[in-house]
Amino acid sequence: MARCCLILGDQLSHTLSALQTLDTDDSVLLVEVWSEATYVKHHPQKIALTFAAMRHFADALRRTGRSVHYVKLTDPANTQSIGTEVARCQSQWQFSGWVMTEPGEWRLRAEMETFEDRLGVPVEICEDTRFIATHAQFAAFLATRKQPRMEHFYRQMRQRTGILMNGKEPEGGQWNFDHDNRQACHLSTFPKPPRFPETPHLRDAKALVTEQFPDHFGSMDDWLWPVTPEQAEEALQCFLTERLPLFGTYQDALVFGQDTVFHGLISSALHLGLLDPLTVCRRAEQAYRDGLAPLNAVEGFIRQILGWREYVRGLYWAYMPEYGTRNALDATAPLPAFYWDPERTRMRCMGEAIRNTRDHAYAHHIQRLMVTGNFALIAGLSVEEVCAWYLAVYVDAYEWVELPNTLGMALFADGGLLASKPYCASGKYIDRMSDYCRGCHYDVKRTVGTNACPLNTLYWDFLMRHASRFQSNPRMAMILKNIPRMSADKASAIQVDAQRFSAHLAAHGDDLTWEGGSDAH
Ligand code: FAD
Ligand code: DLZ
Ligand code: SF4
Repeated sequence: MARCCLILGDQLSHTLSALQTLDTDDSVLLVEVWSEATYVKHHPQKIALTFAAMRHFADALRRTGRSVHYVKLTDPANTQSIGTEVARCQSQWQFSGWVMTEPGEWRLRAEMETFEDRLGVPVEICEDTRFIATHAQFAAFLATRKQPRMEHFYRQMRQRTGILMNGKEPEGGQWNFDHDNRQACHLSTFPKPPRFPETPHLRDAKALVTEQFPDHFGSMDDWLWPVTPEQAEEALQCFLTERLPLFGTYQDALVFGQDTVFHGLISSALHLGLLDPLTVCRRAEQAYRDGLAPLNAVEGFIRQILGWREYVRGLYWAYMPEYGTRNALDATAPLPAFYWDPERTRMRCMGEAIRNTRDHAYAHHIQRLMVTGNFALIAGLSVEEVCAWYLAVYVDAYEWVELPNTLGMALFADGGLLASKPYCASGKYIDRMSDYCRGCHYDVKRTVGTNACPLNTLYWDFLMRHASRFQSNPRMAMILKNIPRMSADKASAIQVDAQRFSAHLAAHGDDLTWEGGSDAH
């Protein structure tokens, strides 16, 4: 009797563990469903990318002779959720059992565990082997660490894989070259991100999504994302030759009008299964060994994938579902409407990051962390609303990677499990790392009063609000020493302006009519 294998929209790898268990007569099911596209209102580019990549994958499986059941979104019989579509397929074909690879999100894993009861036939759930570390390896790491920091995990991963190792020593004598990687960027020309010919599947998926999800935030006009393994390979190759050499040096740089700088643009391809993470790391290492890219760039890039990507996934599965409820700093202010409309803020840094998000379903890491994330942190925006926003707006947003980055890294809402200190910054940081402030409505040199940069006001207010909590953190001690050095008048002016600004945002959703703090302070 034949079995069926459910393949989710981000499991598009021929090496997928569930696929490996199939006999020749077994079938595969892929379903396009409304519930996955709308459990948060995903950016139209994410939905179109997923559907187009699923359709290409189904074609590729059929070419190998596999029997594929593919349910399109507009199929009149479609019941529009994964669980009900599996049940419908089972009642139609009476398979002897099902096999599937564990999903990337906890909510779906919980549902998958009910399938066996619902279907009345055996359901095998395989581990997702497309990651470099297994759940057991991450659990072993956690067991040895009181504070499970990424850096320690990353070193283990380097040793385990042998990537950038020189025998037992790290290549170049150091594990981490970040001190070479924090430069602002004053270049006048930048490499262009790769573009791919639009496939018929992508054209159809874009039209479908535009028609079906007209109220989702985001534009479909400019497309950067590979939809097949071949396009993903082209994207990787283009990155390795054109952007990797300067990736490290300008990894933290923010440049007005430059939406991708020297970043890889490969996260969606990795998560969908169009690229294999270990292969990507080895290809970057090879570029270094061939003398095509320097060590600071290659180590920095590999650390993002071998370190951060694996680490956040490990934390997610180890601490969910409780992790998703954390709110260590009691942040509850409503998300301002300008997060959904870059025209509704006069903060140039925020407008740029949100515009990039709207136009590409993308913002690079420093825009996510130090612009929109930092603002959310220091303004005390609701953790739940901010996490939902990040999950909705990015092409690469899956909860296993989005949640630890947003709740843990950007918002410090996990109380310091992921980050040893909050990534809070004033306008001074943005001014050092970008050219945003020069053309901004606000004055980055001012902390209170008319036209004061809101990030300055909110930053100092944030530190004052949480001073007692952070007092015992050695990494925060230096910065906190500035608070008692401030005059009482200045400290109180900051608090008054911060409260008025936050109240204005809560009332209006934007800062377009914010007249600034009082110069009378
Ligand atoms: P590059 O800068 O070129 O990095 C190369 C690769 O390393 C990425 O493709 C990605 O796979 C991996 N990587 C880099 N940083 C991280 C990280 N912190 N965690 C995990 N993997 C990393 N990444 C997502 O993939 N999905 C998300 O939903 C997501 N949400 C984020 C939310 C916030 C608040 C922050 C601060 C970061 C978030 N990140 C997320 C991490 C990071 O910003 C993106 O992975 C990166 O911007 C993707 O673009 P890229 O491929 O050009 O990355
Ligand atoms: C992201 C996404 C979207 C938009 N649509 C579908 C879909 O219609 N069918 C499907 O199987 N998967 C889809 N996905 C990917 C899932 O949301 C993803 O598998 C889970 O979030 C687990 O990572
Ligand atoms: Fe952002 Fe402040 Fe600079 Fe304006 S002045 S771009 S608000 S940091």
